[in-house]
Amino acid sequence: MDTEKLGQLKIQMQQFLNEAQQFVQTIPTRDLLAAISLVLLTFLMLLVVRLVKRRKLNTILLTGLSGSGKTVLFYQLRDGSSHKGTVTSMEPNDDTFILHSETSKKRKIKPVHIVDVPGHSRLRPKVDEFLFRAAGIVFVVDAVEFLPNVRAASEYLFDILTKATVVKKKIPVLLLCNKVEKVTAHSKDFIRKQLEKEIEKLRASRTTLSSADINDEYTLGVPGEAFSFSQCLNKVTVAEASGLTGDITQLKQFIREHVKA
Ligand SMILES: Nc1nc2c(ncn2[C@@H]2O[C@H](COP(=O)(O)OP(=O)(O)O)[C@@H](O)[C@H]2O)c(=O)[nH]1
Ligand SMILES: [Mg+2]
Repeated sequence: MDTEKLGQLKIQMQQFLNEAQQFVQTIPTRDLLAAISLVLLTFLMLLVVRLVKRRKLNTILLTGLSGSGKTVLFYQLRDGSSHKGTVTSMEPNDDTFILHSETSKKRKIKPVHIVDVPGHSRLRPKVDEFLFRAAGIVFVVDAVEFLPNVRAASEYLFDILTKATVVKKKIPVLLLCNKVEKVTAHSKDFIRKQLEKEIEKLRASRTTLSSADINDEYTLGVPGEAFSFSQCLNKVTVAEASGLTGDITQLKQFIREHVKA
């Protein structure tokens, strides 16, 4: 029975192949070659454009609530000092440079474009302007004054993690617990868990919105499971820093992981 069917299929295939062959033979060889080379060329060009685009992304966004320490981190990365208390940031700090700790290196190093986006909610739409070019997002959290701000921080983070650009382009996010030189700073594991819990609550309340409100947003996590950052399509990692003392090794590692020197 089965062998009979197989035989029939074989005959059909043979017929199809013959017809295809005959059809191809009716096309002049020159045209055929031209068509094939056109397809190959297009494919090659798309590949090159993609590669170049990927490599060109050199923007890292510093985001997070006001007071979390973004501006101090920005100056540490650029100048190797905190410029303590000299600036109140309403405009984004936006500059392209070689990290301060890399300035002594002999070989040529690719500069990083770092944007410190003010955490004030009125200025947050600024984030969108830079998202398209972002190779990575750093979400800075004040590890000392964490609990009073956990709700606000989670809301901001939730907005970032559900942005279509972030999800579709799988932009990696670093949750950077800052000010860890203080003994009263919470641990990064505690901070991660609290943020997950808070986002879980937000997810429950926000999915009740009508889908018409959600035009440019993606949903978070796995339905029916408690939220954890590991469910995000983009990579979300947690690290520690102290902008004030210049302890920013993990931040620099994240930057150089996504903007190759
Ligand atoms: N203890 C401590 N304070 C910090 C640290 N980084 C920033 N700060 C302080 O936190 C406040 C807000 O810092 P800033 O960089 O302006 O935060 P931004 O609003 O996120 O840009 C300033 O008073 C800083 O001196 C840190 O690592 N440790
Ligand atoms: Mg600032």
